[in-house]
Amino acid sequence: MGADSNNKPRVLSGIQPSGNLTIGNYLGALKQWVEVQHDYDCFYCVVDLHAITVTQDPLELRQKTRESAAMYIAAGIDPEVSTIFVQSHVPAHSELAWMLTCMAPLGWLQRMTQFKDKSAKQAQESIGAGLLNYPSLMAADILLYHADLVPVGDDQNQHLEFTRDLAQRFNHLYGETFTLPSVMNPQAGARIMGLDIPTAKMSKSEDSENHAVFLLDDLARARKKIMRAVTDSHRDIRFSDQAERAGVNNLLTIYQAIAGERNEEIEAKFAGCGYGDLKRAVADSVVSTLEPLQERYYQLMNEAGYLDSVLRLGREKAAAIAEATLKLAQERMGFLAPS
Ligand code: AQP
Repeated sequence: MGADSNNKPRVLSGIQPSGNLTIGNYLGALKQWVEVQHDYDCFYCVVDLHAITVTQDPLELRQKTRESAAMYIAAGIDPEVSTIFVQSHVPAHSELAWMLTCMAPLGWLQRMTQFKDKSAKQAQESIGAGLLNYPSLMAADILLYHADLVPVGDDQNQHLEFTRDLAQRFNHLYGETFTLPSVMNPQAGARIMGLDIPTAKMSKSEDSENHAVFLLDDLARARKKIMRAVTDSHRDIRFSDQAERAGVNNLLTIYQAIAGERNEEIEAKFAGCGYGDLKRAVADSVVSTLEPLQERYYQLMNEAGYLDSVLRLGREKAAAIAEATLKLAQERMGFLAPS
């Protein structure tokens, strides 16, 4: 297992700088990252190599990479405790990804839901091969650090299964090399849905006006988006897995992910209330989460050199571990070491 010198098991996770981070990214991933950081040896990267699996504007990619790293800190990741780095700063990610790509059966890759969803949005001939190979890169990210646990939203569970299968295949062919990671989903908020289409996952790259609340949304705007969220024509406020009640279920889930209360407690709280009351309560809890986070974010973006120094240190710590694992995997696969 990937324990550090304090014998803490290791955690790795990342977010793509493919747009502005949403409350889905926060509740599904970032919030858990903060919660586990003192119990595990945590590595959190900004996965820019993943972002280019769909076309990105170069200027924007660079800017979003910095913004995402700053957002990790603003959300509560302590760079003195956890390692924060940029994926492309550690070339071992790309190198191991190629080795794993060569071992990944096409059938496994083509079965991935994210590939099917994202490729369905593009003309067949313009789908980049990177979109198909995305899970091999994600496997490399995780396996390089011998991560024991990967805290993610549940849309990533299939990729985690793929990572385990690929690691097992490698270990079987070349000898025990990689740790098999386990997935960690939050109890509430593992899948936040779009406010406008509550049957589709909230995504940062979806550009319709009322789809997502972004972490840097002006607070009045965030509130307005929630007040406009799609609901239904029923009256009672309760959790439900019925598609037609997905909007109300989503609002309750957002509320629950922030408040940390049980279903029954929340349903009792909203008994006899209208959808307007529910939306106001959700908006209040989201705004009170965003306000301090935005304050910290702007503060640290104004601190000249701070972010760069965090990322420099993060790169050094990450590279030391990643390079050692890469070297071992290369040796096992039969690469001639440079003399
Ligand atoms: N709606 C969501 N609910 C819960 N968790 C979510 N995550 C993303 N959306 C939700 C979690 O956020 C982490 C980072 O995701 P990512 O950026 O690497 O890729 P993604 O899952 O494809 O996220 P997006 O926002 O939908 O990005 P785009 O639009 O670029 O594809 C992961 O842990 C993810 O589970």
